[in-house]
Amino acid sequence: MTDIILALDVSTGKDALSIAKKTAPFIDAIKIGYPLVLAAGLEIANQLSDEGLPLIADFKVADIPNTSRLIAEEVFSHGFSGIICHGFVGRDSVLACVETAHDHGGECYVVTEMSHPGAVDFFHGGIAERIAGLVCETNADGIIAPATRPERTSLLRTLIGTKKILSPGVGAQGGDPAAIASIVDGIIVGRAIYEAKDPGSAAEEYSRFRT
Ligand code: O7M
Repeated sequence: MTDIILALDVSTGKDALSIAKKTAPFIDAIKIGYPLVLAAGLEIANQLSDEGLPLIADFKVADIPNTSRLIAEEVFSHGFSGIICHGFVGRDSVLACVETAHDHGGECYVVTEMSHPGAVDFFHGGIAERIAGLVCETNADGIIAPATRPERTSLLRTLIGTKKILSPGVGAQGGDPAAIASIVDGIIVGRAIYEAKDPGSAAEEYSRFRT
């Protein structure tokens, strides 16, 4: 199964609701994070839930375990079904997010290696591989790995087995969905859909990669 996950990084609640409605038939989940939540408030999650799609909270949580747990509690009390945290903060902080997610029947995804060019400054040199190991040890549900470097994502796949991979970086960042779709469980697409003249048609185009 390869899902299409809309990264809804728009800056008004009105745009978010309108784009969610137009794209809903062609996508499998919506990811929101700081851009939209800082602009429209966390309550936007309740409004978006009317589309009936899973909502993933992308706050890339990276804090001490207690603060991470408090953030995750707030996320799951607003109807999200998943949360994303960073892995570099270490086992105890990742575990706080994983346990809170599972207590609420939700999922936790851990960032292993990012999609932008600067990611290689820190994420190479075995860090991503170590984070992948942490994902297995903490029973997290999956990882975030780059569509811009399919060879790295393939390597990370060998380390996490059947855990899920959600992959950003297609479209605006140059990643090719055809090169990544078969090795991941979800393709995260933002600007290529929400900045399109017709977001519904753009989402429909990407839905060709759904399986
Ligand atoms: O398609 P875009 O480039 O407009 O948007 C990509 C989305 O994925 C956007 O919300 C980014 O914050 C996010 N993202 C990355 O682009 N690269 C990463 O390495 C990780 C993420 C992400 O979603 O992390 C959870």
